[in-house]
Amino acid sequence: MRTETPILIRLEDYRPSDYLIDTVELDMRLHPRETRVVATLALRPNPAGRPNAPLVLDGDDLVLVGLTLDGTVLDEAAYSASASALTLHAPPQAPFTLTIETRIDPTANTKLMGLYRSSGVYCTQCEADGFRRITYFLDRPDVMAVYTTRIEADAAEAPVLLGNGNLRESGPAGPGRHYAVWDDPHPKPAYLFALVGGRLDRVSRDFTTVDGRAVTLAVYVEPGKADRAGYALDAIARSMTWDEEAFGRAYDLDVFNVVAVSDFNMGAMENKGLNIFNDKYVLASPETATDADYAAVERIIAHEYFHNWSGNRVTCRDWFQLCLKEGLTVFRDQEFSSDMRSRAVHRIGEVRTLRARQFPEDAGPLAHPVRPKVYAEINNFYTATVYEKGAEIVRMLRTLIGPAAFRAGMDRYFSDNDGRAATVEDFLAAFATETGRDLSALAQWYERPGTTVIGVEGHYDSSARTYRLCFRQRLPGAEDGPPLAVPIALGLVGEDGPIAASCERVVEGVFVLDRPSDEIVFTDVDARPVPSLFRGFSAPVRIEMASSDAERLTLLAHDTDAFTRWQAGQSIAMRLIVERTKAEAPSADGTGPDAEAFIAALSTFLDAEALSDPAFAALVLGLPSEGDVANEIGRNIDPDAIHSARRTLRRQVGRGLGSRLEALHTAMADGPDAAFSPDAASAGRRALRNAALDLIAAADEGRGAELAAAQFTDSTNMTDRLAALSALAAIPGEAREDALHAFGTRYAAEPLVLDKWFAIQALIPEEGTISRVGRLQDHPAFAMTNPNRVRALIGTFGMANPTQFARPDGAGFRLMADAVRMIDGTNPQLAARLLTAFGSWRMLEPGRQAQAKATLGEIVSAPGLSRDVADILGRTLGTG
Ligand code: B3K
Ligand code: ZN
Repeated sequence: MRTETPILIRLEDYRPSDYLIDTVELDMRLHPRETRVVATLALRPNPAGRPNAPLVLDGDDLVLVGLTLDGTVLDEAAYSASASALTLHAPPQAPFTLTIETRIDPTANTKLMGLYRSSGVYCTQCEADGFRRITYFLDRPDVMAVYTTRIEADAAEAPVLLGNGNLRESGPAGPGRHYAVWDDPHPKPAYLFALVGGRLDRVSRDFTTVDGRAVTLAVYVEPGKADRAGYALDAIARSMTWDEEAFGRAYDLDVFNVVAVSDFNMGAMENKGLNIFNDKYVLASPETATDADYAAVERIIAHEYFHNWSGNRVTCRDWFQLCLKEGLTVFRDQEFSSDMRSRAVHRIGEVRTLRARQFPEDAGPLAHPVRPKVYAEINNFYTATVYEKGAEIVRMLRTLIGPAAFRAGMDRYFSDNDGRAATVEDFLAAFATETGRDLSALAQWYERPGTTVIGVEGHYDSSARTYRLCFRQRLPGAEDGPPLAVPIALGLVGEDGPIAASCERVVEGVFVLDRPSDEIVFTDVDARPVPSLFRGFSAPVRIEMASSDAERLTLLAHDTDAFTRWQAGQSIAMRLIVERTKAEAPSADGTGPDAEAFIAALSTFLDAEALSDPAFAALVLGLPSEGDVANEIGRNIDPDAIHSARRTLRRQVGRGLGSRLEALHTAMADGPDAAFSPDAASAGRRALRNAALDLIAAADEGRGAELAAAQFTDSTNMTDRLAALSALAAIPGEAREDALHAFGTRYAAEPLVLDKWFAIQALIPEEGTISRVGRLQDHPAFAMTNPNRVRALIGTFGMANPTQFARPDGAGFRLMADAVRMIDGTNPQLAARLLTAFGSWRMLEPGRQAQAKATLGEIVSAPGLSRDVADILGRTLGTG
């Protein structure tokens, strides 16, 4: 049992650094095992800090080799050095220069934090606290300095040397060695430091900013993969143009470099001028990437680029303010993707992600406010709550004040805080100043964990011709807190479409609920309307309202808002699945008049709209996932019952839609000679085609297998091939194993494609999956040290295969626990992330809950757990 109490860092304890660093000169001599780092820091006491305080520089796993102060070797009594800190007991109270030499081993760095090697390429990851694994430093985001980096390496091993900022000079540096010096004129916190050294291929293009700066954009990839980097390069240019137009933000250096590496703990990192990416989010070709992959490359390229302003030029004062850069930048990337693609379709995708990831987090033991108040390990707070709910708050702000005031407030935020480390208060102040409005009820969203529930009742008075909507807000578990500002975009709908009724409290289609309860009245309403609420999902809440399927069908058929139309269909499907899940003995075919009405509505919808908006049609055809259903039910979950109820409804819908599905599957096929295009319209057709295939297979396995096998062989792109393989994977038998074998052989040399193959197998909802996943861990292409492989196989199993992860015998939990323990020794961040698969364990029925608890207890008792894993474990079990 662990005995040490974790050290908790609290927002309320924030105080400014006692010292500041103005400039940093780094001299890095790269070597696989012995990299020498000499850091020259220009320090001075911070006027806002405590006078005469000792100087405590952070370190992590460091060995001090040399130390001078203003050029003189320091007396040993003047300082103390350990692996985790370098302390000067009585530093000068005037500006001074420290020169610190450390030696590090990038090859031994399996945590992938600090300087490490990925497939022989030197690269860095410093956010949140990796810079202290390179040199001793004031490793906190409110210490911003101007950096110069000299990188020296073996010319054959690392012909490419990249740093932050602009290249000042480069040349030979003795036998077999060469060097490059990079200057970054923009002050930055240490977490944005980066360097890369390696053998890499490059694609590049020119870009001229709106203010006339000539910029070279370049993407660096593993040798031989340059032909897969073009889409990412194009996405950089589109992101730059978009940020100029949408937010008035132009780029500020002469080069913008993106480097793809194959071992990376997350998606990508926004280091100043040198973004380092997981290669999964750079490399894309029709043969290897799905439409979803292309969209993810575009989105993440944009996200990291947008950080150049929201994160880099304006950074965070401390890590509690993480949402200030992440939530805002997610909002910005969502807007970008919406402009590049279909806004309505994209919004539904965002909501699905939020509900699948953030809602369960907010309802479980890992819940925390968007701005946390306390943490033990900050790397565990890069969560759906900080990112996705953080983005929703920014979206609500825009809805509340309107787009013009929002843009003006953003301009003010950027100009008031440029070059500074800011807080959530600074962000909101820019908008309050711009609009003169009190935003304190909106600010509450940053402070309160949990998903707000909005109760709604509608009352129609036919004689007065009025319709009254009563709203009540409730935050489960925190009933006494001040109310939140909840923007509710709404309208009324009747049998013939939208109803033009008036209500003075609805401005530009939005009513703001900022009291515990409130009501609004529409006048001149001729017949009982159906309310269309939270159009565009205008607030990240759950709605409680007694609605009939007839009302939902009215919305699905006649509402003007794509989100509420989609939601109406989902709500009916959800009710049908939940009822079947709860039924003692669900009828085998699940037939019932209610499902028939739903299917009839889907048929009408497809006939009228499938051809004009295939991407939206694909979403409407998709039933809520098993995870969605579990979250809806919320307690006493039996994943097998949910699985079988959902399967029953899928089958029923597939049968009910009958020949329409085959017609769509044919109509939506890319022509045999059509060149592949990843654009949204083409991707939408493929999405609908594959949604149809899924339902055909649900209705008739034989026919589904036949069509899927043909599609698997004939497809000319990864989207269709993978969809066919997924359909086949759901049908036990030889055809499945043959297809899996063929796919695995065809892509044996393509790690990113094999990840899809690992994931598809990890998802199979059958008992044999546990041993299959075990066998795949021994596959030559699998490596416990590669985060992408681990997430594809083990992460997918834990996060997306509820029947097998939460098996009643506990074997799924144990598989995960074994992996977590194994990985914790090498890469604690990755292990901690996997462990979050247990986040919803308390929702399970008692038997499974007991198994989960026992397994978590076993992990707790393992010796030497990392802080990352211990933190997640403690909070998951409620002991941390
Ligand atoms: N800022 C990085 C995430 C860093 C995660 C550190 N554990 C990528 C991003 O969100 O843009
Ligand atoms: Zn980010």
